[in-house]
Amino acid sequence: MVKQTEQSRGSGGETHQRGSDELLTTNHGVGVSDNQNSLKSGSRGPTLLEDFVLREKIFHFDHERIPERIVHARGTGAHGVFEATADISGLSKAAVFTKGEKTEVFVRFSTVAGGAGSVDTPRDVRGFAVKFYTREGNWDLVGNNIPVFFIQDAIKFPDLVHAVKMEADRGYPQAGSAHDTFWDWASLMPETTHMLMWAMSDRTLPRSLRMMEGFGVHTFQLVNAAGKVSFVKFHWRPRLGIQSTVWDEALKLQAADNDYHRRDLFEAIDTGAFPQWDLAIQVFDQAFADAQPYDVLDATKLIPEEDVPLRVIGTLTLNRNVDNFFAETEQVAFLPSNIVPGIDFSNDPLLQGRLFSYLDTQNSRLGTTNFHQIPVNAPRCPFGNFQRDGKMQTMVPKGRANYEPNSLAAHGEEGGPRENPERGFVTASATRGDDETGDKLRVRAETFADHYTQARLFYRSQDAHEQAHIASSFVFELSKVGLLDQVPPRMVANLRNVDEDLAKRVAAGLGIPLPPKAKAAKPTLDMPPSDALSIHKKMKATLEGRAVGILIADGTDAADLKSMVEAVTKAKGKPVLVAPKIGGVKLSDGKLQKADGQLAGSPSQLFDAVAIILSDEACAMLLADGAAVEFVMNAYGHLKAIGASAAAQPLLDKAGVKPDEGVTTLGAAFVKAAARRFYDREPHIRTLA
Ligand code: HDE
Repeated sequence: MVKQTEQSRGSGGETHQRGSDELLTTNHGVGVSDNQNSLKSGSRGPTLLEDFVLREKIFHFDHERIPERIVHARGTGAHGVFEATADISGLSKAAVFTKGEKTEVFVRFSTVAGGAGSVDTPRDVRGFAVKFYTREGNWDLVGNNIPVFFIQDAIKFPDLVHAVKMEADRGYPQAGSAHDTFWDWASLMPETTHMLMWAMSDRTLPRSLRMMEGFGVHTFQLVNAAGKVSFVKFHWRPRLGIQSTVWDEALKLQAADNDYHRRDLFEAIDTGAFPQWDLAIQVFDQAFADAQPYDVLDATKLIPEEDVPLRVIGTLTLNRNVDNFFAETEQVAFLPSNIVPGIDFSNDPLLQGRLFSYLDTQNSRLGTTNFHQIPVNAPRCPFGNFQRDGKMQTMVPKGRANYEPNSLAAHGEEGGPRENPERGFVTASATRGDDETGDKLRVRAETFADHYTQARLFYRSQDAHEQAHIASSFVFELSKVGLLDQVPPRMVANLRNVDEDLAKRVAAGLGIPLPPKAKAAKPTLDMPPSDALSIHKKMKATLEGRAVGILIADGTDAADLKSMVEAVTKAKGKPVLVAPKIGGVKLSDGKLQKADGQLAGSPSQLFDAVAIILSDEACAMLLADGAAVEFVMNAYGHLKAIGASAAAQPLLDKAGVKPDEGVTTLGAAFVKAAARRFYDREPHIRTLA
């Protein structure tokens, strides 16, 4: 009999998997003789209450779930390493930044609005949370894939989250902002405008978690050994380049694969294609901060790279999938308050609120103040103090030293650890300006009052295609606002402060008159456009990390297929063979070729480019198969390269494919085209705002 395997814990606290030759036991170590039948009175009689094996098993099962995260509930995680590659000892004394230092990390990516069981590809901000297990304690950089945030003050966070999540009475929509309450709230909150521009752009439609940027968002501080303090912003830059899908593709991805992003990440790591990001910093001082037309403590503002260039200081590599999703990804507890000597907070009022919130939420999710003892959360460096007991205490401290100061050592007893002003964390003394002293006030600093300048900067930094996507997203989302007639005009009135053309396009797309401009607290300024804010202006033409769907059927030319697979692989892409039957096809040379995916279950939205290699007969047959026509039609609609054998032309014609740069023959032309998308095609096939 093959017994179930179970994780068990050794006396040293380590966990190991019980193998099939070991005895199945209860949680208290008693061997189980029968894992198929409960204990009954007679073979058809009632189940007995004394069946402790059954009761323990069901009891434990009944409590398998813990509360999901109130935000960022859906996510996926992986282990990796961060290697510091630059000497920044002049800026920070943190060991994690010592050139050549390698630090273990755990990263969790997430969507924000949807529940744990929602899909991976809604239009949503992505969380990018990194736990560095440094030798001086854990540092958590809990960021997003967008460098700014919706609100300026933590006190508005519950309102934002309530407004964006499913509506309170009806329980929908799940995982999306395209509904009444979100836009009602957002249109009443001009400070959201800059973030809304990002949210309505393709930034919220990442092609892959491996192809998105990450940001610490807030201004933090770096502190060097001499105590000198600098301001810093953190950026993650993906080595594979930044890439997004188009909206129709993101929608269709939800249908094709709910788990698109987590599968993509898991498979990449599993096959050794380890995703990497460079960590870069923007460093500046008080004099720079004072000279800007915005406040560096305001999380709705970014610092253009043109003003403070990025400096790369290290590389993150994700190289190991989790062994157990629940134990690691679900139980990982990120805390923005986890900081190490050499890094410090700023007075950003949003960050200050977060410092409390995350500690609090972990107690409610994980049910104990001892959540730091869960392996994924525990520091890798030695740690110890006089905190004791509490629920789920798994440490067994010896001796009497549970208070400090003590003189137990004088009697040969262990006295416990001691504070140390050199090695311990010392809060950087802030420069106390007039604005940090004085009366207790519930106010928003005057320097936070401009809500439109950077929204305009973002919009004007995009290329024409990206601007059309932003305008169209506003139209899509506001068109989903049902009964609240006042909301779309109110939003468009705000947009008039960003860019008149954008406002006009959105109003026209909604079919409403252009409303009067909303009153702004401050006039919108013109900042010079920043190419770094555009995806298109810095997209890499590469097949690396991308997938090419190759449609084959009986009679496909064996040589054509072989050279296509080789060329894609050589370009570091992943060839995926799609065929009408998973068992495979008979190629022109009579050999059976197994498929990776069955046509109906492997639509082209799963791929970055497609190749159609068909014989005349197979093409004629596939003309009657909707899945084949859609395969081509959607690849074309999603602006992808299509390489086709001459015999496949009737299928391209039926799918409405018109010749352009992205429609090629097989061979080198296709591989070159497959490294990019063809946005110029879009105005011919889709009405955009
Ligand atoms: Fe979070 N946020 N947040 N947030 N956040 C949480 O903590 C919160 C904010 C972010 O993969 C929660 O463990 C407040 C900004 C990520 O586990 C909670 C405020 C940014 C994750 C919480 C913010 C983030 C969270 C829910 C306003 C980008 C997922 C569960 C002051 C810089 C981490 C949990 C993971 C998670 C509170 C604003 C990013 C409730 C009060 C700004 C990536 O504590």
